[in-house]
Amino acid sequence: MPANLTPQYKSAEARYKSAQSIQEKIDALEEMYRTIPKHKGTEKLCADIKQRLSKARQQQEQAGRSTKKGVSFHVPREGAAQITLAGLPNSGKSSIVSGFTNAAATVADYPFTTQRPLPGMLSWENVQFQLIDLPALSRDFFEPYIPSLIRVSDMVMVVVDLENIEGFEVVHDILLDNKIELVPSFKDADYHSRIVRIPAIVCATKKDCPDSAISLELLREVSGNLEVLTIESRNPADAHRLGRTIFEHLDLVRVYTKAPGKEANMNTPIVIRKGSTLMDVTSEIHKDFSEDMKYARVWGSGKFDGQRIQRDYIIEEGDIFEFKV
Ligand SMILES: Nc1nc2c(ncn2[C@@H]2O[C@H](COP(=O)(O)OP(=O)(O)OP(=O)(O)O)[C@@H](O)[C@H]2O)c(=O)[nH]1
Ligand SMILES: [Mg+2]
Repeated sequence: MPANLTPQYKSAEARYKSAQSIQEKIDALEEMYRTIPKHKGTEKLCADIKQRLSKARQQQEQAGRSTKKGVSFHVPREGAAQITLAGLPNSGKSSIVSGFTNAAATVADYPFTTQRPLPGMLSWENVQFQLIDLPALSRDFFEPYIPSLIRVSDMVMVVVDLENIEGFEVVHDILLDNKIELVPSFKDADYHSRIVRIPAIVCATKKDCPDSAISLELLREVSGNLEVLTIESRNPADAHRLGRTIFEHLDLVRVYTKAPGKEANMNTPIVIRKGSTLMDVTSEIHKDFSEDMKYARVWGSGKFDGQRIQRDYIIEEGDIFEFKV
C-alpha cells in the first residue's frame, strides 16, 4: 500500500465509502483518481479505481438505458486502414499518436492517462492511415469495450516499452482471452471467424532507456513471427517507416485514375488490396460503375502505355487507369 496518499485522496475515499448513490460513487472515484499520487507504486491502486469507476459508469448507463449494455465507443473508419494501439499503461501509445498524427493525445507519466479512444491520421506518402489511441490494457483492469474496438480494426500495433517487455505477453494473452489472435500480416488474417485473426506489428518504445538493446532482442524472441519496429515518437523517419510497414503488412497497393487527355492526380490514390482486379477498382469508385464500363486503358511500369484491359485484369502498384464507358 503506498504511503504517501494525500488528505484530498483520503477524504474522497471516505466519501466513496459512504456514497448513497451511483453518481456520488462516480464523483468520489473521479476525485480519488485525480488526487492519487501517480507513480509506479500506485499503479495497482490506480487500476483498481479505474475498475470501480468503469463498473459504476456501466451501472449508471444501464440504469439510464436499460436496452444498452455497458459503454461502447465506435470510431468510424477513415483513410486506407484503421489501426488500433494496444499496450500496458505508460507504454507510449499516446506519444506515438500525438507525435505522428494531428490528434492531441494526452501524454503523461502516470498510468491510465488515456480515458477514451482517440483517432488521428498518419500520413505516409500519399496515403492516410487512421491510428486509434486506446486506454491501457493491464492484467488488473481494462475498459471492457477495448477488445471489441480492436476486433473490428484492420491491424493492431502492440506498443511495448523496452523497460517492461512483459507488456507483449500481457496484451497477447488479454486479446487471446477475448478471441483475438495476432498474426504477422494480411495473408494470415481472418476478420470473420469466431476467433478473429488480426494482423499485428509490435512497436518497441523507449529505446533511449538503459539496456534497451538486450530488451529488444528478448522482445523479438517473444514476439515470434510478428514484426518488431523500434519507434521514437519524435522522429519523423520512424513515422515513415511505420507507414510503409502498415502498407506492406496489409498487402495494399495504390492505383490512380485519369480522364482522357489529362494527367492523373497522383495525390489521391485508390488504395486497394494486392491481387485485386480492375473490377474491384471500379466497384470501389462506385457500385454501378463496373456495369457501365466498356473497357479501360492502363499506364504503368512494364506495360505499353494505354494498353487496353478487361475487368479481370490484375492490378499492380502504381497503375493508372482511364475508363471507357
Ligand atoms: N524515455 C522515453 N520516454 C517515453 C518515450 N515514449 C514515451 N515516453 C514517456 O512515457 C510516459 C507515458 O507515455 P504515454 O504516451 O502517455 O503512454 P500511454 O501508453 O499512452 O499511457 P496510458 O495512456 O496511461 O495507457 C510519458 O511520460 C512519456 O513522455 C520514449 O521513447 N522514451
Ligand atoms: Mg495514453
